[in-house]
Amino acid sequence: DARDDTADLDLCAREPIHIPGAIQPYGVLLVIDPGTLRVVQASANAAEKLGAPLEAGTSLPAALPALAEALSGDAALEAGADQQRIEAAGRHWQMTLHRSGAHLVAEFEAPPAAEDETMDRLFPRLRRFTETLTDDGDLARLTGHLARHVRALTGHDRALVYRFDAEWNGEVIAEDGNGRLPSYLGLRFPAGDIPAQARRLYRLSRLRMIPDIDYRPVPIMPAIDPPVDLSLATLRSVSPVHLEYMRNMGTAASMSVSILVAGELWGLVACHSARPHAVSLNIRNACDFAVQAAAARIEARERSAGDALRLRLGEVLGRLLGRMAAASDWRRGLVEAGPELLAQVGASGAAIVAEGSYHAVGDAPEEAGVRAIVAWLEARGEGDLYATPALATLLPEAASFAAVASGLLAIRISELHPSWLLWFRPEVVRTVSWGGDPHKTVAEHGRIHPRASFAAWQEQVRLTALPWRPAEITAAQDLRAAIVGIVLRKAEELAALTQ
Ligand code: BLA
Repeated sequence: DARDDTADLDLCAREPIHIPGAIQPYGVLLVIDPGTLRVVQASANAAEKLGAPLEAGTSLPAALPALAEALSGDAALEAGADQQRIEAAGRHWQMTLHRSGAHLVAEFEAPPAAEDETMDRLFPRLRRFTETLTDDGDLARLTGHLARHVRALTGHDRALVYRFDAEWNGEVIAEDGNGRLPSYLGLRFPAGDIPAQARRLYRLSRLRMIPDIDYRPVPIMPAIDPPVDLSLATLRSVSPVHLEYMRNMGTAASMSVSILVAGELWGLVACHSARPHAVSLNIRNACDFAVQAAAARIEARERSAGDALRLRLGEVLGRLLGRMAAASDWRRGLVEAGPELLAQVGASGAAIVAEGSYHAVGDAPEEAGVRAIVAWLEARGEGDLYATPALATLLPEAASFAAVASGLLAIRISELHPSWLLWFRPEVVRTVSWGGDPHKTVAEHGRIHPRASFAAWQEQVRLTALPWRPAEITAAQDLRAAIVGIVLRKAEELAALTQ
């Protein structure tokens, strides 16, 4: 049932994925004290791979002079994250460096062998990609283009663009694949599939890779207290629940890149393969660059759409103000301006309710229904503004008029009397296709298991209107401020007359 779902998901969100104490085996990790240049912790494979004794306490200038030198530059120590080449055990390594608390974390990966993975080969491809992006005003085309480009870079079997909604459910809005894995295009996935702490982490650290879900974690030794925060470590060992999820999906390898819009996690580009599949650091950097370039286009698009809407709503407000000022009673002014009153927030009905008066415009519930909504708002002690796209899920008696009023946007006009302006939106019944029944998460012996099937699962969503957009909510606030100003001015004029 719903309560158990929530408990399970809380459990998921509590897993401390930033301190696993282990890495994946596709590289080597050292935790270093920047003051003394001594090793604080080393992944258990460090000595063998880097060909030097690297247990805790080892002095780097003696054990790995090349590394000590790379670390001693000011730039290396100041950098938030830095990449450079160093030589160890007779070969080159790509080293990525970042700070974690008082420590430096150095990660080492073998450089790509393939000639076409050098920056001079990758750069022209990236340039062509960003050039074509500038023409793409259309989101489906832009994200489709992004999925194709990222998959062409990484060689995974499938790449998809996954977009979060307001509740952190996600939808696959673009996809590119070679047919080896099923298509998820158009499917939704519940918020719990990427729990809150993982989403927080993916805002800080944009790219992650799991080359082989059957890997054996390499411990970082010795364990220390408090443990080192590996949020920004590429090699960080991942949640076993997520590995089980990938197994259930028939995927052996993944890589995902955060799409950040206005600093928030907007979505992910997620890549999968049916067989183990690793992607070199150079290619990952190229993917990060491509995704950031696309994210900037998405941000520009969203900002200009928001600006256009705000401009239009501002014009409507101006006309409404004119009507209210010209009318003897502001309520009459608003009712006479019916279509504009609705356009102000994109509603299909409205009602203005005070103790002694009632006016309706467009498609509104019966007066008794509207008064029931007002009584409910008053009883909840709501502030000056209240908005919901699904009134009947909160106020059961609203189900009887859900067809006209599933969406409610309400502003309180007077602090003294229960006097409200309400806008309504009709129910929009939709069918949502989920990637598997989202209620199938199971808890067993205190451990959570992800659902086993990802076959499309249809759900009818009822009693829900299109959500109110931020610009529409702002427009309602602006109208409220204007009304309160007019009501006050009229009251003052009246007071002056009667003096
Ligand atoms: C992480 N879950 C993830 C990641 C993705 C998804 C993309 C990022 C890691 C990666 O790139 O592989 C989810 N993968 C999806 C989705 C699709 C996909 C939605 O392909 C759709 C096409 N997951 C669960 C449950 C839990 C859970 C019940 O289903 C609860 C414990 C946890 N998922 C979970 C955790 C992580 C995760 C903890 C973080 C893994 C990590 O970075 O350590």
